[in-house]
Amino acid sequence: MKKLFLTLTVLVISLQSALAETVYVDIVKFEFTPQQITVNAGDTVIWTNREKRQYHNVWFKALDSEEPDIFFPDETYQRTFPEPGSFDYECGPHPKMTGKVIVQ
Ligand SMILES: [Cu+2]
Repeated sequence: MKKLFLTLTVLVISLQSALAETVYVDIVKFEFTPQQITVNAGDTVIWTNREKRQYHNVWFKALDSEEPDIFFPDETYQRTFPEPGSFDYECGPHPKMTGKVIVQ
């Protein structure tokens, strides 16, 4: 019985990770595009800097007390969202650039 439980647990965990998706956000012309996304718990979001020259970062102030590193054109930043919630972020160097990730 214990063995069956373990097998089922492993199965559920591997199903969850197999179902986890990657969602993409582009950064172009000082905007996060799309500005708001809805993902499922466990999904990973990848931001790609599509500017020609401008650097940016992705700062979830409620989650990270320290500002993350900036990243340059064609570089990416990624984050996995294990818990449901509504998460606002902005670009540290350009606080008018804002975005939101809703995790359901
Ligand atoms: Cu920026």
